[in-house]
Amino acid sequence: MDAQTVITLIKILVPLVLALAAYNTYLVFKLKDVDPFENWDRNKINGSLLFLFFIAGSLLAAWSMMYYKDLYILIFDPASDHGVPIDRMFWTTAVLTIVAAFATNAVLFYFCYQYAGKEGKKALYYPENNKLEIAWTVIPAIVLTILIASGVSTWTKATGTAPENAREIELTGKQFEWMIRYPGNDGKFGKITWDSINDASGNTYGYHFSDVNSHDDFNPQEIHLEVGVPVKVNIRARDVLHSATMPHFRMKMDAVPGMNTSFWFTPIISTDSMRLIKRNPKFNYELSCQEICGGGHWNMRRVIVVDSKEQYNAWLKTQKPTYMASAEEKAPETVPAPAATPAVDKATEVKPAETAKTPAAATTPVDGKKAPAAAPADAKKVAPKAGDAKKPAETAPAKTPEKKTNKVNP
Ligand SMILES: [Cu+2]
Repeated sequence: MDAQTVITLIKILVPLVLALAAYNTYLVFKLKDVDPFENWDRNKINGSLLFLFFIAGSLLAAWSMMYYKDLYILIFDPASDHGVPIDRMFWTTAVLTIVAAFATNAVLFYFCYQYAGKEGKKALYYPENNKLEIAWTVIPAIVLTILIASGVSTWTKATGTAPENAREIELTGKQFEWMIRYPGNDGKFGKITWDSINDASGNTYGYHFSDVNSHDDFNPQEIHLEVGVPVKVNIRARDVLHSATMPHFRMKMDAVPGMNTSFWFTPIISTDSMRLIKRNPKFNYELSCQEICGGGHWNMRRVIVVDSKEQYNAWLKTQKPTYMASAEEKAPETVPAPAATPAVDKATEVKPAETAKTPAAATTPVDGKKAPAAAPADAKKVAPKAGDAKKPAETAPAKTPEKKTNKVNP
């Protein structure tokens, strides 16, 4: 059923329901002049219609569940370790509630039909039944306790301490994009504070480049994870409430300004494998925002790629630390070294001239090994960003790129 059909149906149904409501209101006001038991046949018709409504409604519900099953990304193929118990809980809850709702409604509608009022028929007076009361209080209480206990244990695990081998990434919600940060080769995030944020100068992340730990931090446009390796996701917000949501991994956490939140999980299905499972070569995992955070809320999407070990390492090598990029952006094309120096604290071990002067720094791989010989050409492929065109890396290739090593990451 397409959207247009639904709208047409609504246009027909709404006036119908309103007309029925008006007619019923009229009947209520007229009641004083009417004997409701004057025509017993009406009860029989209403009872039959109600039962029919239940059967038709159930069939329609079942049909729509099957028809739209491809849209239920939250039901099939959990792509993380926590997703497995979360889906199991979902299915248990769904089956229990669907069975209970179906059974009670079936009885309700069937009774309307079977026990419709008849002339001379008297209702049974049945004020209480203690055994029944106990049964329908205790059974749901036990079932709910089991469901909630298993939910709490999964939640505590997913939001608790990450395994020791977990990698860390950081997501910062901002109107209207998710900013992604990796700690680089040292595994440590550099210092950032809100008062260092300067969108005009390009420091959208609030880096303190005086902190040497920040020198290999990088801010990619996509999240890359390695299959089978746990990842801890640190979540922050730069302005208003956002909510970091990775539906395929069944993970979700609010991003709250002034407060750090986190969760961890292990991706268990790579993007390539999921494309085969979904039979969709264009499938991508994604990060979205599930807090209505303003007019551009819809735009807060990032692709998550779950790589094999080799793919992940290859991707890592293409990532350029933000510190390097910022040094380049500040470097005027004609003036070399000193003028291009980023604001670096003298206390750090980094000599500004080494990092800012040479365009070759742009191609320094994060693992600190030798830069590839084809460095200047490669630089164009790396982390495309607004303003790239003016970078010295592309306009003035380094004379000896192959000899440069990563000085900022000893
Ligand atoms: Cu948002």
